[in-house]
Amino acid sequence: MNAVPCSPPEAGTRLQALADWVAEVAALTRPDAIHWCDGSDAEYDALLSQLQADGTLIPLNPDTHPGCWLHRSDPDDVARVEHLTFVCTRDAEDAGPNNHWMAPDAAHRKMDALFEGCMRGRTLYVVPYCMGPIDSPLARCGVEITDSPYVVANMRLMTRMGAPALRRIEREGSFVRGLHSLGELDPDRRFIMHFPEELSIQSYGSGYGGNALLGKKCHALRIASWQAREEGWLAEHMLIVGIENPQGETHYIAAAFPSACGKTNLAMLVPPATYLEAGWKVWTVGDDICWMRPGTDGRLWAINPEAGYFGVAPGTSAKSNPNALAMIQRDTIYTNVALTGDGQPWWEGLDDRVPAFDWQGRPYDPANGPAAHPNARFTVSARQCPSWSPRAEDPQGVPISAIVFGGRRATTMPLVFEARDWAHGVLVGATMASETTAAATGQVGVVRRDPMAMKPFCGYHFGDYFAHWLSFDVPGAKLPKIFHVNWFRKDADGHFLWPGFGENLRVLEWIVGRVTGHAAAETSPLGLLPVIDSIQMPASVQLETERASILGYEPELWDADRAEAGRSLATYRPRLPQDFETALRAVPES
Ligand code: GTP
Ligand code: SPV
Ligand code: MN
Repeated sequence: MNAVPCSPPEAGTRLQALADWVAEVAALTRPDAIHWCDGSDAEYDALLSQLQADGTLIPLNPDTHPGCWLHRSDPDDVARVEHLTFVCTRDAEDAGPNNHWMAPDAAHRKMDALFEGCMRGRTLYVVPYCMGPIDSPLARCGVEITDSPYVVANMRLMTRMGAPALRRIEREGSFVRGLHSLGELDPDRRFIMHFPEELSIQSYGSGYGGNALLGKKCHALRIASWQAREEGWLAEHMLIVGIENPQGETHYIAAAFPSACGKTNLAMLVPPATYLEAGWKVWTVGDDICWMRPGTDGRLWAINPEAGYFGVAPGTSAKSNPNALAMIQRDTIYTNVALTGDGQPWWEGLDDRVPAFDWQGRPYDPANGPAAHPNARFTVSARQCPSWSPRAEDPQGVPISAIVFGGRRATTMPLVFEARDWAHGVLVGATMASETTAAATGQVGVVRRDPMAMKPFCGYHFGDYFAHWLSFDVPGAKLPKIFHVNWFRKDADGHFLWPGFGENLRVLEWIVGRVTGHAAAETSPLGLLPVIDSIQMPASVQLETERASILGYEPELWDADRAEAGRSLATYRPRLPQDFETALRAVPES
């Protein structure tokens, strides 16, 4: 039987609605045992032992990586599956053209048939979790039922999971219901369904990250964005970072970049040497999701609903992200990385060692492609991050001074510009685009529109979403300034023009300077551009021509981009806000 003890008889809940739902799911899925997770260390250790015993987790070198594990997922289950992800609203229009839609009845029939008896021979885990500090009025709770102990272990790191969350759920009486089963891991029998009107999620056939850790993208973005619209707040795909200047003032910035476009890296930035010497500090509040709402002072206050990081491994190194590298030396679950001969995790961009085994466990052969899967990830508790902000646990959240949008654009988009006002900033976010990455299955490197980095995650019609963003601009509001950045512009030879990573602080310094009124800008068709010398350039970018190609824009490319952006926005008619219609009329035809 199972190494994880079956729940003691007193386990369960006094919340009838939760007890009934668990019983209903058990009757459908027919597990051999039910385990109510309490979130304790003992429970986590027992889970890890069980996962080691059945081969789901491989222990890594205990001398270099104590408490670290490798998980090799099914090779067909390595990323989010956007084409199999649905928003199931009663009215198809409410899901919008930005989502795949299925009628709730049809979706329930389909999922019930898949879930029927699917947990036979397995344990059903009941995972109560809280998204956000447990005592925060901005936090929200959910319960994930899953038959994957790997998912339970990840939820333990990624959320506030266990007894305190269950107590809050029992007090509040309401929670988001997430049902997940690995099923047969057959890509043809894989669906991620969202029922925002029922506050429920059903996920079948994948054990991977955003498909299976239901607190993350499914709850904290798709369901929460729906709730946020009803309740007057925002649930966004954004990092939250605190920038402390030499005077000791900290400004919090929220930034939305699409998947695998630099949120974790910016959130954990280590300042360049001259900035460190001058006294700049960077504080990590969140690296992926941000919930924010207007406070009584008119500012937007934000929390990170997560308690851990599910970060991209490839590209992480002592040079690019020393904070991340330091935090993943212990008590970390690695998924789909390569292995060195002495059992250490390895990925492209880490260092110049040659791995012994690739992510599928085969002897490493470059002919088989990269050693680590390009979407290989680490899961780790946020507390292990050296730059973890003490304010990250503040129940009231942190006040946001600036919102930054950005994407991966080889051309067209300059290093940074500022929107003229809130409405213009919302338009900038709504028209942003980025080259696709390995975070979702499908083609990589194709430019697609990804409004607010929420294309895969907004649980309702983008037209309504843009209107919701615009609705925050009310008398008395002290809204953040909005910016757009691009770390990924390339030269004719395909090299990045901007060194990125820690050097990005130079851009954040300008952004904070704009907020405090200390940095200069000039108007342009894009918005406000930094005047020359208002950004301290790194040593590697000293030529006047290089500066111009990073900071400037090419009018023909910009006009073509706006025309394409306009066509993309037009797909959200007739729900496009009037402000946007006016802006569209001003776009040159091309
Ligand atoms: P998700 O977790 O998928 O939402 O991704 P993310 O936005 O947190 O992306 P992350 O910070 O993990 O970065 C993804 C990839 O982009 C990594 O390979 C990084 O090394 C690379 N990257 C991040 N920041 C920069 C940068 O400033 N310049 C360049 N050239 N690459 C960067
Ligand atoms: C993303 O794809 O944006 C992620 C990883 O943050 S996942 O949790 O798989 O969605
Ligand atoms: Mn993400």
